[in-house]
Amino acid sequence: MLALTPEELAFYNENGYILMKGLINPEETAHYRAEAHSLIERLSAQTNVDATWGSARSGVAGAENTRIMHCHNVQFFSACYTKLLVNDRLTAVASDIIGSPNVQLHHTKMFIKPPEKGSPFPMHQDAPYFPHDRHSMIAAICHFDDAPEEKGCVRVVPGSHKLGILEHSREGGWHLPFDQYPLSSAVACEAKAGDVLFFNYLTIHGSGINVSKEARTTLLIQMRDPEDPPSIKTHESRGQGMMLRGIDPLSTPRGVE
Ligand SMILES: O=C(O)CCC(=O)C(=O)O
Repeated sequence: MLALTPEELAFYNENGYILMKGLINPEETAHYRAEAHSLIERLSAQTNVDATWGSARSGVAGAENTRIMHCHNVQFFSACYTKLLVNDRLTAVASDIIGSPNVQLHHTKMFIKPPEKGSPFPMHQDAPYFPHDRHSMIAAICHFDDAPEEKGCVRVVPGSHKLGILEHSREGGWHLPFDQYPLSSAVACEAKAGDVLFFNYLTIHGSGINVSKEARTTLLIQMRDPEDPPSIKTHESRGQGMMLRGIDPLSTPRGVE
């Protein structure tokens, strides 16, 4: 049974992204937000959690002194995110757009864009970071706060998932040329808390500076068809390979004993 209507699936296939409204209920969303902020507070006391790209600082006007707090693979820090990873509504949509009953985790990353100075992301594809043979990889950005344009919501270039892997500059985080792909030219995907934005790893995307008075809190979950092998051995991380829905048809007895 499909989680998406035929029209929604056709929109995704044409544009390479879809914003699913209210996929996570308000109580869960509030809990995930609170956990995210307390986790970042804990981590900040121990280490520098700023993940601002060097290219954002040098290439995006106004980003010289911005910050973005992050934590990769959050499910190893708080059990509530393990529950979110296997949320049936979320993985049902992922399954529809990947085109497989089986959905496998690649990695997760939480971001908090702080008020007034939350760092932007220059336009890029995720594919160059971890290319896969069949390009089944998708991101699902779960919003735990409202994300209007002034909070630096995610922006996408519709249809860009059909372009294949583009040449990126590797300096300060892989990104596309600023003059060819200005943030302002992309479609702003304004979201409400509880909405989830899905897009293919070939879809060109980025996001602006949070200039609002409130934080923008998100969790990005990167997922793939387990039968789509990585083209190169790279970006391996804790938790990679965990099944979120269905089975791994390629699994072997390794580690069973
Ligand atoms: O959360 C955002 O604003 C975008 C994140 C992003 O593009 C990335 O992590 O690749």
